[in-house]
Amino acid sequence: MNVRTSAALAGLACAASAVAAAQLAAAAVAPGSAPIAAVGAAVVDAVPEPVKAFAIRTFGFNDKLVLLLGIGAVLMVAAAVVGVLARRRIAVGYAALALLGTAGAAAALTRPAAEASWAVPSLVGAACGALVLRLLFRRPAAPGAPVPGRAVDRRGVLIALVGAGLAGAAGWRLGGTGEVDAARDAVRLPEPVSTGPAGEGLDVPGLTSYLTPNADFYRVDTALVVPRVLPDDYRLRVTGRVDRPIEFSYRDLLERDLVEREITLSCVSNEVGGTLAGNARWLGVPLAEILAEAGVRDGADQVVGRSADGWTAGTPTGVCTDGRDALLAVGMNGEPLPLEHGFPVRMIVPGLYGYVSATKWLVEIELSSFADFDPYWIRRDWAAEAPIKTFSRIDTPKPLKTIAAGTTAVAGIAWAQHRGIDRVEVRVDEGPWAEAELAPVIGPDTWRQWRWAWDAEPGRHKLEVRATDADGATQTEERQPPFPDGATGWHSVVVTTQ
Ligand SMILES: Nc1nc2c(c(=O)[nH]1)N[C@H]1C(S)=C(S)[C@@H](COP(=O)(O)O)O[C@H]1N2
Ligand SMILES: [Mo]
Repeated sequence: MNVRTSAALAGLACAASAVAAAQLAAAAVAPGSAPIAAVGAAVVDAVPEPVKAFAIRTFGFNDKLVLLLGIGAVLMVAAAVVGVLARRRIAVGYAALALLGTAGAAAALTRPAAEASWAVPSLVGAACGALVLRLLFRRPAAPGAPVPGRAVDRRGVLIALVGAGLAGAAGWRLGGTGEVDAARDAVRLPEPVSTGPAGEGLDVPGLTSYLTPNADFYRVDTALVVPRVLPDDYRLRVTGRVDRPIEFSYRDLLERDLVEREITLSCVSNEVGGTLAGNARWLGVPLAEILAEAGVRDGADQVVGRSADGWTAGTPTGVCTDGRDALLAVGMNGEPLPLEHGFPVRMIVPGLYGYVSATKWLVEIELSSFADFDPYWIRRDWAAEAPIKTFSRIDTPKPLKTIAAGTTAVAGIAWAQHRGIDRVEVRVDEGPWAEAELAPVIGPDTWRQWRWAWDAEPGRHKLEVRATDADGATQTEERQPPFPDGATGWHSVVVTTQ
């Protein structure tokens, strides 16, 4: 191995030691305070919307993993280069570690949920990295060595890499979700005092199921590490413009009269034909009751939900109290909320996109006004009020499929939460619209499956779908991207029949 390669490896060993020590320290402070998580979260907050949309489109559910791997790769390349330079001038190494520590600490401190202690893991990491640097580049090169500079302690590099691997793995595990998972497993949800009607699904191969199993439910949030909220420590505070601020424990919420309702949740980032929506049975406390107990003051036209990690969403107060099933949900499809979907408590408001209603890991409900407070996505120029736009999608046949000519089932779903879906129509090759059969409806808050029997002639065909909501408004053909208040346009698929 030549001197440069071993110097580069020594640089990697220093960076790995720094990251691993920081990870271990973060397990004691808070998982979000680890420098890679903190820098990643700062990147998530800072990147402009089009980049975020690109990441979600390209990497889907792996967008967060891709970001963390990207940060790791940048760090590794930088560490190798710094290692080579540090062999000649050790100060370069110390400067790089100081920069890493400062950047990590700064990123951690600017997280909304941060406390002063969140700086500690990055600083511990930098100190540990500096110590390893000193040990690995201790000796000057032998007199007469072909390349001047310091000698690298190769055995030390190996020991440092192995040590960093073990410490990092331990930190990752200790800071993991084990404790919260166990607490969630121990939760026994009470029976609801009121159960809403249960929808019935159509059975067509390839059609999205009426209820979405928790494991298949889409996930969208800004959280790089899932916030860990233990039910025993949980407090929900109702604050702001109220007559009586109130606080609830998790047990307080479970002891109330809970209701269970089927509600479809969808994301404003969903594209035409997209899959960022799911339909679940939510168990929870009616939000209107909580607001009535707190006493909403005049002018408090915005209900701000705040998450354990500081994320916020704002919902019109009128929407939370107009009789619809706005819930503080504790259960999803018969289980406590999964960690990724907001355990222990989240908000669900039928009819609004998630970013203006569905705060996960909910710890505070602040009565505010639209004039006084801009929540997370509103600060990034998304619309402050965003009722769900009518949507319809063809699930089967799949785009660009070759299928047998003859009678073919065309099927999909349509939604227009809190207005309801009245009609779905399909057309072939821009011919006349044909009305599809709809699954039985239970109310305006869930999606409806539809199917249509197509007598397909051989050839290449374009299928299009459009839905009409219960107010009589038909989806517009005009294509609009999701920004700033939801996509519009008809979904179409092209198939070949033979
Ligand atoms: N704390 C928190 N809650 C959040 C978000 C978030 O980033 N952080 N994203 C919202 C968005 S944009 C959507 S669409 C829904 C998605 O909920 P799900 O991940 O359970 O499907 O959660 C909402 N609640
Ligand atoms: Mo969303």
